[in-house]
Amino acid sequence: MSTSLSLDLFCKVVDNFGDIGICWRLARQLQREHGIAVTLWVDDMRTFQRICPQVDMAAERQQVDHIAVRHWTSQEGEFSAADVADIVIEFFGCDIPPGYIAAMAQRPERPVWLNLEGLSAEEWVEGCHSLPSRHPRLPLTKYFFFPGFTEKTGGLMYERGLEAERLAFISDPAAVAAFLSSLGVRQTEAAAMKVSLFCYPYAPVAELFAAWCGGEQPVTCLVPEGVASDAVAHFLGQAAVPGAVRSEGALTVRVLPFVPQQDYDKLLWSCDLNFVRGEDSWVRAQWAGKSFIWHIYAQDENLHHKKLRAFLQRYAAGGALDDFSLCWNGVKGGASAGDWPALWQALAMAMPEISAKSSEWQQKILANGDLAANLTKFCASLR
Ligand code: TRH
Repeated sequence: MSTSLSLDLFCKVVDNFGDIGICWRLARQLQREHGIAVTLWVDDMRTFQRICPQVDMAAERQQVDHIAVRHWTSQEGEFSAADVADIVIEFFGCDIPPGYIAAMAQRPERPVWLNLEGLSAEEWVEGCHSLPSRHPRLPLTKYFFFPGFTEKTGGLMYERGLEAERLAFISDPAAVAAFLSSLGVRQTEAAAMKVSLFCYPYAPVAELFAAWCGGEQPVTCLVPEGVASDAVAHFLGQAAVPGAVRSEGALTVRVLPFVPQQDYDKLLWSCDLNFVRGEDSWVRAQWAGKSFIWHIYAQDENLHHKKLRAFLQRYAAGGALDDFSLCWNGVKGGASAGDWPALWQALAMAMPEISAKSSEWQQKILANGDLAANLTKFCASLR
């Protein structure tokens, strides 16, 4: 694809970090690896700033890491055909301004228009990936682009240098120690089994903490600020602010600052087990080569249970991970349902085997190429 292409990526932040997390990652990869001039339109600068501290929350327009960032403040506004990029992506069905859509139809060479969807391991995704949808009135067609785990989907985001960067980091114990120390983690805490915790507030964190407290294995649980705050504060006996720490039995819980997105990978690489959630952290955990437990975003009518089972079936890591994951997500069942000490013991025993299989899984999901490359190829095929 030519280096002169422009791309407008529209992101509405719902109530979490994932939407901007995914769009920010994609924007940078499209710019770095494909030479595309990306403009990221984002409505919530505060959330953006949490994952990317360089962002100036007050700026209407700014340049961050070679990406033009625009604060998307309203659906109003006049746009001309010259304002429209070669490729237009709306993330997760966010409504782009009607004036912009009208301008898209005025552009002599129509832009390629994609709706980038959320990730699911379910089979129906293959049938919907790349489907066109004609605009009811204007001469425009929008295409649905689905990330996914098979060759009939758009694949997953994976930057070119990621594995080399991970290997360099984990093979340098001093770098790992310095990173953990920069987050306030003490050496004694780092010597225990290290677990990062990122989940929704309704995860059974208190039950898991109790199992860890009473277990044989020393565990250090590292929790970024704002995650499961009530359960963490309850365990700590104080507010869950960065630096807060408490040990009981075999468990130490430490609150970390919420790290910039680029450091979040390092946190995953530094730990032995990662609890992740939503979409972006879940995908990053799959590249981290460690065992992970996914907390899925809850949906009405327990639709997310189906999605969770679809993933566990594809991932095929076996009984202990499945049992733990189902219970962590409130899907009851299995002999150990609710018995957190038993669930934990089984998972801890299975972890070396689960981690050992991770590179096999990575090869499988990468066989289809990465999402940014697939997306640019798809756009080229439509131009
Ligand atoms: O924030 P999330 O719950 O986002 C979710 C999903 O995107 C989901 O699909 C969507 O429907 C829902 O929001 C509304 O979890 P996710 O996707 O893992 O995104 C978190 C981002 O935050 C990710 O880019 C990693 C980043 N992060 C940091 O940068 N620093 C941190 O300390 C932590 C814990 C996360």
